[in-house]
Amino acid sequence: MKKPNLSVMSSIASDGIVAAMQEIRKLETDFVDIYAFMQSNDISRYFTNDNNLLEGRHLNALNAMANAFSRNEAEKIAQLINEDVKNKLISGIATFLPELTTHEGNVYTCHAAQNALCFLIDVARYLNNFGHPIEVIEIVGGSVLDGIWRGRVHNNDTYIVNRLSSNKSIHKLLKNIKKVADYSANGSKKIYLAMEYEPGNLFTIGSQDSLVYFCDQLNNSEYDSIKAIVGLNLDISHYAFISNISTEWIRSKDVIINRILHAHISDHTHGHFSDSALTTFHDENDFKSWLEFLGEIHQLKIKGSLPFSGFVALELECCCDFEKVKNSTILLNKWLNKYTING
Ligand SMILES: [Mn+2]
Repeated sequence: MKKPNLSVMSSIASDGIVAAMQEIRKLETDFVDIYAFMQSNDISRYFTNDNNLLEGRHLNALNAMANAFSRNEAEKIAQLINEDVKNKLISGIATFLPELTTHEGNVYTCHAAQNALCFLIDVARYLNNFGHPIEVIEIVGGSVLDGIWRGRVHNNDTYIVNRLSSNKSIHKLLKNIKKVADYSANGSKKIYLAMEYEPGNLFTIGSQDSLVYFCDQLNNSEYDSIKAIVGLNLDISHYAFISNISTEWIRSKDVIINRILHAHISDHTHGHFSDSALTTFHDENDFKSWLEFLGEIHQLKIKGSLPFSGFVALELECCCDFEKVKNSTILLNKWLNKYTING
């Protein structure tokens, strides 16, 4: 058994890292996972607002990060983030870039997603220089939607959506992420890319079958950088509560265990809505086997496989009630002591 460290994700506040840190600073944890980035406040805080360089495009998180990459601004932004987290340590950066699997014809958007991730790798490396233990970027791994077009059916205007099979979408994801994996593998320090299984028909890794298929494809990849850099972020609520996956099932899948790099935890019921505080829908017993699994994961991995970061991040995205964040932190600390410290 090895007790994972508890971290709290900065997405508890919808208005950015500075607002989130005001609350996280009060919590009993040394660690924070930074969400990159909340739209309005983070962008005006960290990024240069120069619309001329964006060719008229709206300055969203994707373009802001891609733009900052081309301007070499990672060090400056890492410095600002380092000042904002003050006495806490950064154990991960989480992001959501469905543009990574956009239609091939949409070259600008796909390159922007690749550059945004390369930018986050640079930020993580600079944060390492400031003493932060971050090794992982957590990414929701794309969408099976290939694009939306204006069309006509029976002389009526309509919109056409291309939806790929999950396997095709996974191949596209791997093709597009190779440039980022190369950037990580060839740089001063490896930063791992932890893709998140997000249950649902519209996500690239959206079912148990696609999860296994994705891991098989990583193992069989012809590229060393993909094999060495790309793995999984285990969001416990997505597995246990949205998909009813058991720890027995996951313990029987070495192909998954060997790829797990990092973990998230929250409570959830079926369907997609916000993350909920621990014990909103499930009791301690429902979390127990997953925490035990996390405590044992380093022993379950075969030698030479991707390393587990040792962190489980409490993810209560846009939780408006900070009292609930505080209570979940207390509860999770208690559970980690109870289920992962001995043995
Ligand atoms: Mn998550």
